Amino acid sequence: MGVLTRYGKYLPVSEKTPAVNLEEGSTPLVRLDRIGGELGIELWAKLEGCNPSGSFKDRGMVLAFAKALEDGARAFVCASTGNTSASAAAYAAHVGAPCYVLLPSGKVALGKLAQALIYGARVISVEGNFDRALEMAREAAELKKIAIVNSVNPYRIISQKTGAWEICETLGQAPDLHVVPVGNAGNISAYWAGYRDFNAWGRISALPKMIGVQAEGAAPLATGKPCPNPETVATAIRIGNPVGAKTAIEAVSGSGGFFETVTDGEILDAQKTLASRAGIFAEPASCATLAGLVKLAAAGKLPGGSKTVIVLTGNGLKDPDAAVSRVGPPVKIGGTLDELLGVMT
Ligand code: AN7
Repeated sequence: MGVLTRYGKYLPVSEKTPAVNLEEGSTPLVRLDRIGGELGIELWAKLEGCNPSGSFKDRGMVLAFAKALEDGARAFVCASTGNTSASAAAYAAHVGAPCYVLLPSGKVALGKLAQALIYGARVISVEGNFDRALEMAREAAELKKIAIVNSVNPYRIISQKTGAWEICETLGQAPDLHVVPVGNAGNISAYWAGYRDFNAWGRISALPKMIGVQAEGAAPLATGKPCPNPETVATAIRIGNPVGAKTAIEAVSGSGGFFETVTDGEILDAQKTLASRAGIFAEPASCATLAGLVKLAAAGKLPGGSKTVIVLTGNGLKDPDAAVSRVGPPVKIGGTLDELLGVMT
């Protein structure tokens, strides 16, 4: 059941809204007992990489496309560190509309680039970072009167609230801690709004503390300082001037949570841990969440037994280079059984 079918009655849709549907949302919430046990908490992972284009962006993109089509839009544009472009390109292909995507040159994971290209978007590589590409996309959208589907589009955030609603329905309550990677700061704002909705509707009685994790080299919110030259292995969150800064700060301070930073090394370690101790392969940006928890636990700042949800925002297959760089190549042998038995130690 897609997001508009499952949650249409809580979203701004009517009979006039086209029923766009790629069966996005309703992603697994998996309990990670081995890793949780080591951290002394009850750990759950929301597998947003199971969405049709492999990231959480599909949740918001479906409503952004439906509402733009309802308003007569004929073409779509976005800037992206990769996942927004893959998602927008997929929905554009699905509804049969042209889509322009602006990507920071040389800084997008190969899987995401392949997706945008094969879905048939017009892919434009911009000499500059994501923040510059987004400025250009906004200006072009205005001039050419086409729909922009970055998170400056309010329908994206509204529909991304469904992630929080699903977690509350599965757990029967909100978690104590909700941990999410922060780039352009839309998702943390959406989750907090979603939890507050469920609280206002009497479906949950307590709200989680929101913990936003940024990469050390791209941490404008965690440091409170602008970051003109963001740099991190987690290219998805290589963003220096987040559009959602204000609402993200409100989410963190309103919930009694905080922002945290992790290094690239900590991110890649957490990616290996998730894969090898839970069987879950998530892309580096997503793994910043677990890296953040590991750091908190080491500092004695993780309250024992906390019911904790990490949002694994994108599939690990999108960025195989990052994973291979951390684990190295396979064992090589010739074609004999002896050699095989020799390496099966
Ligand atoms: C895997 O695709 O900004 O804080 O242009 O791809 O809501 O931006 C991606 C962001 C986390 C951060 N995890 O979410 C884009 C883009 C993954 C992501 C984020 C992104 P926001």
